Amino acid sequence: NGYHVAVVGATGAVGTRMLAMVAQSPLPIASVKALASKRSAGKTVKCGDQELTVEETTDDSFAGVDIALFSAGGAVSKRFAPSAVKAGAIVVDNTSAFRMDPEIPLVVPEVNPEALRQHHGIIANPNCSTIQMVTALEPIRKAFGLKRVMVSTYQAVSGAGQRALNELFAEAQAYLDGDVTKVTPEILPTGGDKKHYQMAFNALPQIDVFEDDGYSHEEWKMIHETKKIMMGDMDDPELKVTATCVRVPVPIAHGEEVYFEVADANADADAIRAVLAQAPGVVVQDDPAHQVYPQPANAEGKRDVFVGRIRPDEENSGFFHMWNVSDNLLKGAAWNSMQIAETMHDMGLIQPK
Ligand code: A2P
Ligand code: 11C
Repeated sequence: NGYHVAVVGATGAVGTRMLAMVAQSPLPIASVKALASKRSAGKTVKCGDQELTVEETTDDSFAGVDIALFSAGGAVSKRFAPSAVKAGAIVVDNTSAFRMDPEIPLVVPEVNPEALRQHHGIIANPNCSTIQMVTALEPIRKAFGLKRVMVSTYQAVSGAGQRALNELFAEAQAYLDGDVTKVTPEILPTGGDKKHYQMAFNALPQIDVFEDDGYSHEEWKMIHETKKIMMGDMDDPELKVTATCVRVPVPIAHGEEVYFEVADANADADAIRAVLAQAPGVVVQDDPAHQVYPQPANAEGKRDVFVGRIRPDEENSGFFHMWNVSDNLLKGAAWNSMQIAETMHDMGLIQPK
C-alpha cells in the first residue's frame, strides 16, 4: 500500500533528480514509472537502487498513477498533464505552463503551503531562481515587512538543461585545449532564441527570451512568481520587485544578490540573521571575518537555501543586501516538487489508494 509515482522527463537534468528525491522520500511508495520521449524509450535510469526502464509518455501512461512529477518542458506539460489529472493523479508541474493561471497554486512549502488546499489536480512548481529567493525572503517579510526587492542573479548552466551543461563542458575543454571556437554554441544562452554564444569563461545577461520591454522572460518570471507566492497575486502592487538575470559558467547552484527594503525601522542585520537562522529550509553562512559565505560548489547536492553577506546599505535606511545560493536542480526544482507532494500528504490532501 503506497503511492504510484510517475516522473515525466525522467532522463533530464531535473527528472533524474526527481527520481532520487522519490527514492529518498519518507512517503510510502508502491511503484515508480520513468517517462520521457520516444527517443529514450527502453533506456534505463536509476531511482535509488532500482533500475527503471524508460517508457514513452502517452495519454495512457497515467493509469493507476497517484503522483505525477513533470519536468519535460511546458509543451509536454500542457499536452499530458490533463491526461494525468483525468486518470486521478495529482500533477506537480515544474514548467512555466500553468504558473500564472490564477486557479493553479504556485507553491513553495516553506512559504505558502495553504495555497495547496485550492488545487484542482495540478500544482505548479515555481522557477528555480524564484524559489530560493522567496524561501529566504518570506521569514524577513513576516518579521519586518517587505516593501521592495531588487535581485541580480548568477545562474548555473544546468538551469538550461542537460544539453546546455554538456555544451559548457565541451567549450571549457576546447578553451583549455587552445581553441574554444572548435565548439559551436547551439543552445546557450537559451535554446529558444536565434543566436548562441560561448558560455565557458564568460557571463551572459540573458536567460530565456527577451520581451518587448527589454526584460528577459526569466526576469518577469521572478517578478510575477514572487508576487503570486508571497502576496497571493502575480500583479500585487504593494511589493515592488525587479530583477536582472545573468548566466555564469557554474554547472549547478544559482547565486543571487538580493537588495531589499523592509518596513520595520528597527530591523538590523543581526535581527535578520537571527530570523533566518530559525527559518525552515534556510542555512545561514555569514561570517565575513572568517571568509564564510555561501558558494555554489558547496551547495550542490543539498536541499537548503544558503544565505550570507547580510548587511545594511549604510546610505539608505531600511535597505539590506543578502547573498543566497541553492542547488537549482534540487530546491529549485526536483526537491521542491517532491516536497510539495510530501506536504500534501502531511496536510491530508492526498493519500495512497
Ligand atoms: P528525452 O531524453 O527522451 O529527450 P532537460 O531539461 O535536461 O533537457 O530534460 C528534458 C526532459 O524532457 C528529458 O527527459 C526529455 O526526454 C524529456 N522530453 C522532451 N520531449 C519530450 C516529450 N515530447 N515527451 C516526453 N518527454 C520529453
Ligand atoms: C534557468 N531558471 O536557469 C531557468 C530554468 O521556468 O522552470 C527553469 C525554467 C523554469 O534557465
